[in-house]
Amino acid sequence: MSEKLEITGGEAIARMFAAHDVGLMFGMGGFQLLPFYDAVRRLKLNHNLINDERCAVFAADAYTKVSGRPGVCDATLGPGATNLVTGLAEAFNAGTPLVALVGDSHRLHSWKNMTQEARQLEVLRPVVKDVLRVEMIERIPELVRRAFAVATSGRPGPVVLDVPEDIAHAVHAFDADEFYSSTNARRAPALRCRPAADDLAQAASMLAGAARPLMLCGGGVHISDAALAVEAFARRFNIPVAHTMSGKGAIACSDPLNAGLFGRYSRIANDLIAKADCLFVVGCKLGEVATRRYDLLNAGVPVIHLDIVAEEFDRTTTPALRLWGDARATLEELSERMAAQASQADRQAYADEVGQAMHAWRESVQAKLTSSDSPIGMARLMHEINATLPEDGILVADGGFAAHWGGLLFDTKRAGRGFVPDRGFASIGYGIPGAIGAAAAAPGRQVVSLTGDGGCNMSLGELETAVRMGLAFTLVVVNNAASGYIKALQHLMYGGGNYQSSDLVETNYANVARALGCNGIRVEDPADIKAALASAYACKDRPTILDVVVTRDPAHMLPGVDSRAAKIKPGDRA
Ligand SMILES: Cc1ncc(C[n+]2csc(CCOP(=O)(O)OP(=O)(O)O)c2C)c(N)n1
Ligand SMILES: [Mg+2]
Repeated sequence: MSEKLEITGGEAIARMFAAHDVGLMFGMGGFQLLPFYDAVRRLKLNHNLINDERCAVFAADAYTKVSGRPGVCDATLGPGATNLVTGLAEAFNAGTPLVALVGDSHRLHSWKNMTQEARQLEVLRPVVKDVLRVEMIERIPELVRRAFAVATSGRPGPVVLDVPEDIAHAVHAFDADEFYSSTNARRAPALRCRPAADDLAQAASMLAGAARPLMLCGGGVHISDAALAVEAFARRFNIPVAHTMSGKGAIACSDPLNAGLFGRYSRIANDLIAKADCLFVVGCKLGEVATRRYDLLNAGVPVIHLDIVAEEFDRTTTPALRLWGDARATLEELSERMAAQASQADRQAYADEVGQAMHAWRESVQAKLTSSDSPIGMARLMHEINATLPEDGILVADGGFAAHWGGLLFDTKRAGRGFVPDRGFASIGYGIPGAIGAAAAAPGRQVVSLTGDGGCNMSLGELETAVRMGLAFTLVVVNNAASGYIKALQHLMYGGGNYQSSDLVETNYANVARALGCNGIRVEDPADIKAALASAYACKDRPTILDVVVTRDPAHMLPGVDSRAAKIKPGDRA
């Protein structure tokens, strides 16, 4: 008989979180979860008040992407629960393992117009892997273990743990030895699986025989922690690597085999796809942006699709071969099988061509990268970030232009998740909470977050959270006084001057930042960006907001293409 612990349901949950070695937690309290909060205090767990529950999920999402530990956030019943929706949808689509603890009404009074009451589980259900409702206090250890098991297995994702008030506040005598976790649910992927042997053999022979194979890597590479395996595979067989926004860092952007972003925006990768004779898709759902609205992949070129979720096969593209497995485990095994192939196509000239094409692309955009235009061009801003961010630096990117420009132009200097965008749901408002999560997960590493002024406005209150937590990061506000992406699309579709509800008021975010206790620097001259970044990086006790005044001309906002030349049909997106 083990020792008995007479504790509240809330404390049992806190103890189970501790047993899962959770790191930072983000949330906002309410009456229902007070026993959990009190236990967090007594057990000295690291919990942080957030000002908007959506941002709690965003912060937990970035924390997880950077630390590798499943994220934890919490919300009270009703508005707290419904505020989680956007964040949970991001984590669900991006495959981020999270546990969201949600308070619910006292079951003695449910559906009697309890304050804040709503059919919250029906609202949350479609945006999570599973909803686990605790109906018996003695099942808390089992159900928390289940929550982490579901969150970390297969394609990881968020799980809601719904706890009625009476369960959180009740006391039960638990056996002390019930408070354990299974080690593999403390990290994702919990388990790794490999495709069938015949399929691996066929993949090895297809790739070994290909003269111009190309790897197309998505965020699944990072979920599987497979970047080093991608790098090793690419180098061993001279196969270049292109990536989505979420897949950036599948191989270092500075690697000679890196072909850059493919899809809606591309440096050289879309051209390489057009000339490839075998496409190896790794951990990528081949969605709208990756496939340039489903017209990018030439139907005549065989596709090998490797994914952990079998349902993703054939959703948008019919592959010649389906490899159902974990990216890292599969690449490691495939590498051995490839090496054993009798004949291997000579790909040296092809690999050299990729390096040369990337070099030529850099030359072709050099004028934009170094432009002294004022207001500042986005390419110049990205160039300065590339030049100053250290090898282990992290760039968080908000939805909209921050992700587009960051995805296209940011250069990671080593393999791994150095770029943290929110491409699961592409909401704006991720920049500040994303920076909080990333900075909290990576003390000592330089974290820069790129956000639009619109995205910044959406989550501005979380600067208070960052100051309270004593976090240091650099928030670059791309200040175009507009919902810029929308304005640029209106410009393309309806002509110059025909804008509606896409202008924002001119705001000095450096002043706003200082009023909130942050360091604030406004940059209007491109020659000042470098020094501003250096002083932001040197500030170690609070966030620095760099308010960068960028172009206000909607004809010049879109990356990669001259927007006036783009042919847009009604209903299309650039
Ligand atoms: C929550 C949410 N609402 C609307 C959108 C559509 N949207 C995409 S980009 C964008 C413009 C956002 O403006 P800002 O953050 O200033 O970025 P900019 O494009 O100006 O750089 C909008 C509204 C979105 N992605 N998410
Ligand atoms: Mg803007």
